Amino acid sequence: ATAEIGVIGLAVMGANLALNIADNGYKVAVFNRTTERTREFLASAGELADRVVPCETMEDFVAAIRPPRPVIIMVKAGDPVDQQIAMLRKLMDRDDIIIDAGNANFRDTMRRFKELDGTGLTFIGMGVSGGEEGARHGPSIMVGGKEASWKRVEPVLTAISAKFKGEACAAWLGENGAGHFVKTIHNGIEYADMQMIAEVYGVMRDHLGMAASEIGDVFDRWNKGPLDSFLIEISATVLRAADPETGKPMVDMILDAAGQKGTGRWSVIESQMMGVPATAIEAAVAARSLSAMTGERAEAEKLLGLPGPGKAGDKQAVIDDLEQALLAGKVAAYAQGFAVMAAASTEFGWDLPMPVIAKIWRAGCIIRSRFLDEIAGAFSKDPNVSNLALTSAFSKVLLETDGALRRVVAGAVTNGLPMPALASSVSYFDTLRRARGTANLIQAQRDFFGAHGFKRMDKAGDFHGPWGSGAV
Ligand code: NBP
Repeated sequence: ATAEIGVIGLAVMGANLALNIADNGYKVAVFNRTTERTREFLASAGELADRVVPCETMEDFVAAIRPPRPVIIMVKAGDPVDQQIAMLRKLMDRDDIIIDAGNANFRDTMRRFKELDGTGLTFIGMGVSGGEEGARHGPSIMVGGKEASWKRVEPVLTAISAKFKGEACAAWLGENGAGHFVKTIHNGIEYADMQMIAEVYGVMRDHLGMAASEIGDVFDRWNKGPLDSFLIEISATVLRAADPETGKPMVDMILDAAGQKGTGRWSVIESQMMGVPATAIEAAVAARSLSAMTGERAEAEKLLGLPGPGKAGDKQAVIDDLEQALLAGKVAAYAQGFAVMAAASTEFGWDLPMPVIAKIWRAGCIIRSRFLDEIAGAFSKDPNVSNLALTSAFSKVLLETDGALRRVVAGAVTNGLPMPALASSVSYFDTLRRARGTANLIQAQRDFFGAHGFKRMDKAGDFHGPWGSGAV
């Protein structure tokens, strides 16, 4: 046994993670269900092949790693993970560590913790973000499990992680499902971020009549300001790319039906279960589902047509407003995502460290941005503020961007341009900032039909209204 660590699963993520580990000086054993993939991986490893121990059976793989063995599983989430764990259990010894690094549902991770409890094996549920490039050169790593387990693998995980100004973007966030939960919310925020970028792209394309490359130039300029982020950067790049077959902008040839694998949906489900609104993420998930209904949308356009094109107005003023609106929308999405994590922290007893989460998202992951550095600062400065939007730093951003967000959403509604996530952000802030809302009427209705009772503003206690025999 010569390897210091093992990786199971050599598709995009596992292969790149294994190369990253080898690149950091560790000898890594690798195994993949289909042996052909292991051979291809070895052939692609180049000079790092010396530090790779390719294994064709699980038995050889386990035998190749020095005990106590850390093994990273990077296969398709769900049953494949359970199958790999079952095989490992038969072969591993006490104190060996199984790390599930895929996009597991955190509830599965909690179950796996229970199942492995008492077996002597150590389990870690680890969220990894950064796609192919991140896995190869430094992802953001979100760890859940016993703190003592983290300590045992901390050196290798911090070595392979992204660095923000020298600080490793890898951290232990809490027990059992904490890492996978935080990764799920990371992805939920990613959905909202991407949706809002697509919404402002829609205004530039369909209202201002701009060509893809011109929109790419706008994103490029924005990437030098407060919106500086990986997602804005890649949006600029993809908008400028040409289709090799037709020579047209690549984006113009791509079907407008977005895929989804579940993490956005899980974010929404969990937030709903805890009663924490995550309206920007909900809007983004629903928008992907609607996007996939291509047939219905085509039929609806035929039947209902599109609202007549309104006047485009001052192009540069609209573009400047879009930049500000996007910033405001980001505050909503991140405020909601962090609020969901705060609630989960209480619900599952994790004690999630919010400033640390913001810090490890500053590099390596898909939502990395200048904005996250500001969030890390805001949480460090106001650790007890319940909502990011209420921190001194971000309430200032909201006041500054408020007018632009309203103009953009109002313009979109007037011109029939879909804007579900940004529009939800306006309503979220308007609901949040209004001390006297309208739920008094809802309480009256509930009391009328179901005798649910209500509280009064002028005195304590539970009351019923004078609805008399009208109640049913
Ligand atoms: P995939 O999610 O496409 O999974 C392919 C891998 O799973 C292959 O190694 C495949 O082996 C293995 N596998 C399958 Br499918 N069923 C299996 C089974 N029953 N038993 C054993 N192995 C099985 O790979 P990926 O895109 O590299 O992602 C890996 C994990 O990382 C996923 O959980 C994903 O959600 C997560 N993730 C992905 C990204 C990304 O950007 N792609 C980013 C962050 C996290 P085979 O070769 O024998 O078919």
